Amino acid sequence: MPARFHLKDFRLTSIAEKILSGKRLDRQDGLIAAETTDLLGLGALANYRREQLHGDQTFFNINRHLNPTNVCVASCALCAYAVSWADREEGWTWSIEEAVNMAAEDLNPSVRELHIVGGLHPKLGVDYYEELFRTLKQCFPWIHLKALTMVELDFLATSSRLELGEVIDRLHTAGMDSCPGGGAEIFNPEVRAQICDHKTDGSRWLEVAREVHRRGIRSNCTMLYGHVESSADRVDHLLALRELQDETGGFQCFIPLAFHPENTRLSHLPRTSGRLDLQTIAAARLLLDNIPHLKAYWIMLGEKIAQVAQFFGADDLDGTIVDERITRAAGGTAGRGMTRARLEYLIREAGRIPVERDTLYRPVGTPQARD
Ligand code: V47
Repeated sequence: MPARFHLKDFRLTSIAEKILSGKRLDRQDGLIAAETTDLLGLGALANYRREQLHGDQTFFNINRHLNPTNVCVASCALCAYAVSWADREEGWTWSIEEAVNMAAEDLNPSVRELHIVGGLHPKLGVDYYEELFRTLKQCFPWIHLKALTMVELDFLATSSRLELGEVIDRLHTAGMDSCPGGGAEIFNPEVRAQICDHKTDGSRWLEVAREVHRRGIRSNCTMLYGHVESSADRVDHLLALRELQDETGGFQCFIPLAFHPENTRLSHLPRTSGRLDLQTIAAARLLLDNIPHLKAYWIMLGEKIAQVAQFFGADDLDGTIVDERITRAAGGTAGRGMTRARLEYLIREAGRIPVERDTLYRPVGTPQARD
């Protein structure tokens, strides 16, 4: 047994040997990682890998979320954010001017990224997003637009009756700099049928990501866990992401998303436990040997787990966010946004070094005064 790790589960020994010798983990290793009760042993292995990649640095960014609409033709059981087309009066759909005014609130040159996602609105076509991105770039020329998930891109192509490649090219030209990782959920079709039926399926999600990466556009990837999926579903999801990354190299960051059940059709399910949160992060860090960053999304994990996660494989806490709506609609209590000072404090207090990054993970400036 590698002496440097204190492993209670002997099955982690062969994983430790692979990690120390730089060998790739296989599906069986993934299942062990997802199911072991030796959380601290697993965490130590993931932390070893995390420190190999990033040392003591933890990244954060100064960003703002912007959700132009919550009207959505998909009616996913997992979602508390969307309103249906029939109930659209109860939701919101912003004109270009309204969206730009919303973006302008709390936006100054230290905000480097707008994270733009919304519902699948049948009347907002490619033209709307082209105009939105162009106008945002005119008003805030320094800003990076991380916009539209693979599901939204797929929907825009279908609803506008255009080739996917043309949609991506037009939006890229209009200002879409990279894409967020949402909508991946769990790729297993049987699970998808229960949590997000009638939405872009797993293989199409991967196909759209391939098309995005083929154009040199970077994206993130996610996995929604803690609902009806099994540990094997989680492992297979991660392996599918790893396989595509081998091919394209286009994913910058993986974000595990903790399911929030309140106000969804799955509200009978409990919230994720701290054990599942940390184990999912650690298993992902070990399996995804080709994706450089792993985000502990504090909005979904809460501040406390996000702090500990920095010792279970995570190297990024994401951002200031300002106006988060998707998790809050589903009972999220971590907050809508956070100050730079608080983010730096949470990282430093946990024992890591805060590094402000841009969307492409290039370090910017130096950490500022803490509260
Ligand atoms: O696409 C929806 C998920 C995603 C719920 O790429 C839910 O940098 C939990 O993708 N409980 C949006 N999750 C969040 C997201 C994201 C966040 C931060 C950074 C990045 C990035 C991406 O949240 C959705 C969906 O997969 N979601 N409803 C829910 N009830």
